[in-house]
This record gives sequence, C-alpha cells and structure tokens, in this order.
Amino acid sequence: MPRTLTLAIAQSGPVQKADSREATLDRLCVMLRDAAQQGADVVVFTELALTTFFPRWYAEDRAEMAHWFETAMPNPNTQRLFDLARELGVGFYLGYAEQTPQGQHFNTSIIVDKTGNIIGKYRKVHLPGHADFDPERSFQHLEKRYFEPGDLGFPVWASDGFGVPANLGMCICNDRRWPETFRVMGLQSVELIMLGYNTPSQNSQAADESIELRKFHNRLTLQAGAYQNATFVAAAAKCGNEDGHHMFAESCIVAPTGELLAVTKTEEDEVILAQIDLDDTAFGKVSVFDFARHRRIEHYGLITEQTGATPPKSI
Ligand code: CDV
Repeated sequence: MPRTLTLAIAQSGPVQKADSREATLDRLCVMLRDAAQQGADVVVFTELALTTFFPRWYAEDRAEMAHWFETAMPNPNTQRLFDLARELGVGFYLGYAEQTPQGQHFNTSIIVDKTGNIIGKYRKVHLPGHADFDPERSFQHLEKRYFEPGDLGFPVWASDGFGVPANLGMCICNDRRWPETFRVMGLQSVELIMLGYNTPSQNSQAADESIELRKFHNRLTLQAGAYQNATFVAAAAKCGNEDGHHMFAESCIVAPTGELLAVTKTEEDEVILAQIDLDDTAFGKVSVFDFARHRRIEHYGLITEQTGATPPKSI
C-alpha cells in the first residue's frame, strides 16, 4: 500500500496582543479550509498559534498571564477548528499554551487526526530564555518564567490518523536546535516530525547577529535533523511584526535527504504543500543511518550523564 500524504504548512503572520482568540481562530480555520481544498491530509500550524508570543512580556505577577493559557483542549473557543477538521477530513498539528487542572503551565502541541480526535500531546522540553526580568537584553524572552520544561519526553506515535500508517513525532521551536530532540525520535523510527516556531529576527543578546545568519541556523537544524534521522520534517513559523517585534518566516517542508521540498515566500498567513511518500524514509534508515548497525553507544555516555560542557584535562 503506498504511503503518500499531502502535507501542508499553515504559516501564521503576526498575532497582535490586542487580537482576539476568535479572530485568530478565524484565520486558522481559513487556512485549514484552503489546505484541505488543495488536497491536504494534514496541516501543521505554529507554536503558540492561538496568541501573540506572550513570553516577550514581563509580568511580576504571573497570574496576569493566565488569560494566554488554555485550560482544556478542545475548549469552547477552539472546538470549531476540531469540528472543521472532522468535516474536511484533515488532521492537524497545533501549538498552544497549556494550563493543567493541577495548575502547571506548558508550551504544548497536539496531533489531531482526520476525525478531529487528539492522538498525541507533546510539551516543549528545551525552553529558551530566562525566568527573571533581564535588563541586559534588548527584549525579554521569558519562557522559563511562564512554562515548566515538558514532562512527556519525545514520544513517537504509530498512527493512521492522517489516512496512511505513519510514525509521527513533534517538537516545538527551540527543540529543533538540539540534535538530541531528533535522535530520540529517530530511535523510535520516526517518519514525520512536525513543529512550530516563533523565532525573533534579532538576537536579544547580540545586536549584530544578522537575520540571514538566524535564517541559516533555522534551515541548518531542520535539514540536519531530517537527514541524520531519515525523516520528513515540517516546520511552521509565526512571523512578521508582532507588536513591534519582528520574527522571520521561512516555514518549510524537508525531505529525509535533507532537501527542501517547499518554503513559504511571505511573512503572512500562507499555506504551502508537498506531496510526500513516507516510504522515502526507508533508504536512510537501512543505509547510512541504520542505527542498529552503525551507532556506537559505548562512546555516547556523556550525552545523558552530563548536562553542561567541561574542559578536557590539560596535557
Ligand atoms: N520560541 C522559541 O523557542 N524561540 C527561540 C529563540 C528564543 C532563539 C528559537 O529557538 O527560535
């Protein structure tokens, strides 16, 4: 049975602080419909797709940020996205801020199948930024203040929720910069990794870092992650000028060879698609990245035994 999928990215233009959830959901629904009309089986939305990137705003009392979080998913606001997915027969990946019944806060994403059911949940592991106001930075990035590190690991789901059997994984934004993210899913035979991102065009700690270099790092990590683990990668940006803070676009779909299959052209709401054959992941997995034959775990201990880098003994 062929395992072809039409994979879509729904890149979001900026979502301003003043924008209502309703207006933002309207935009996501328009893109879901557009993608479905073009034959999409699955649509990848971005990180924190329902709101502005609120971790750039400091609040002494974090309770002031409560309104950015979803306490259930779906909920009365988002139900219509799930209903539309079921009506159109298209799955999706969605990032949002999660508050649990126990009061924990996570930067979360879900996989929803073609019948509108959640089949997987992931909570962002690699939280960038800082927990306290940092006057040295040109702007704040307070993910470590508002979220806890994810507690679900990097699961991979074997599912036919998008219409064909596939091994599906997720991560979120900064996770893509860490090879461990991709490798842990690679070790579970992942075939498609979906992720969303909000990446500022400026480095808040290095004003002279160019946007070109930052875009290069985006492509570098996504393409390396795909190639080194023989998996498709689909990455959706939230981009453009959000309340005076610019974020770059370049949402893309990457093949298991590491090649780019589709890239967005704008910094606005934009849908791009690629037809993919999940069996194209097989060659890398049985050749250069046949982990069972080639990995040498006896030399990898430091990766899980140690967090920070230490200098070598001097000779
Ligand atoms: N939302 C993010 O995780 N953004 C980070 C920034 C802070 C570098 C990223 O890795 O794109």
